[in-house]
Amino acid sequence: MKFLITLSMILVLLPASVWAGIGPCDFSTAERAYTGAETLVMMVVPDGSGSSFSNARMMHGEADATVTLTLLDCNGVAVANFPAEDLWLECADGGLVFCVGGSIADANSDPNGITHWASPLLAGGSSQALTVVMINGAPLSSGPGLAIAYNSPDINGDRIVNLTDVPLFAADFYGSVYEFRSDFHYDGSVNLSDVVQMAQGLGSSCP
Ligand SMILES: [Ca+2]
Ligand SMILES: [Ca+2]
Repeated sequence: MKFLITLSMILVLLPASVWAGIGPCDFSTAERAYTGAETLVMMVVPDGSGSSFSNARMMHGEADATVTLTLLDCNGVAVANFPAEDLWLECADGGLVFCVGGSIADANSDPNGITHWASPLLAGGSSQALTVVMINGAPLSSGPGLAIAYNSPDINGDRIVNLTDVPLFAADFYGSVYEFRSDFHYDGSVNLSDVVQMAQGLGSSCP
């Protein structure tokens, strides 16, 4: 009897997400539009004026980093109308920092359980770690993560692009060692095209 009471208490305390079968089963999958192996780079800005996923950069041009999530429950059935605000992107090392709701999916899941990340993120900081899709706070574990990296004129990751970021950029611009964090127009070097992006980002903050 005591066991049954304890069990029923646990069941009552379980979040709705478990009932819906989201999270622990991970029949869900996330894919990047560009299927090559190369890491794609997004320049993010806190006000959302950074690159869209379709215009992500690779070393020698652009590629489509749009993320497609197919949300399935523990029975492999599509989960429709799952709230976009409970689906977000993170980087495994925490280097990508985002505004409130700044990395959520573009829309609720559709009748086939599908949603996308195509619009620019509202974010700062930098990361070359794998991008992880979070579902209700739990990482999607059906894959290792997506090879999408981020950098931002918000170099210090305080979600504001201002004069405190400029000396960091200057140090990278004049330094002898390549710094990914300041290679906003990603091409393997910190140069004049990155200066333009730094200047354009100044004054940006979360909405
Ligand atoms: Ca900053
Ligand atoms: Ca560059």
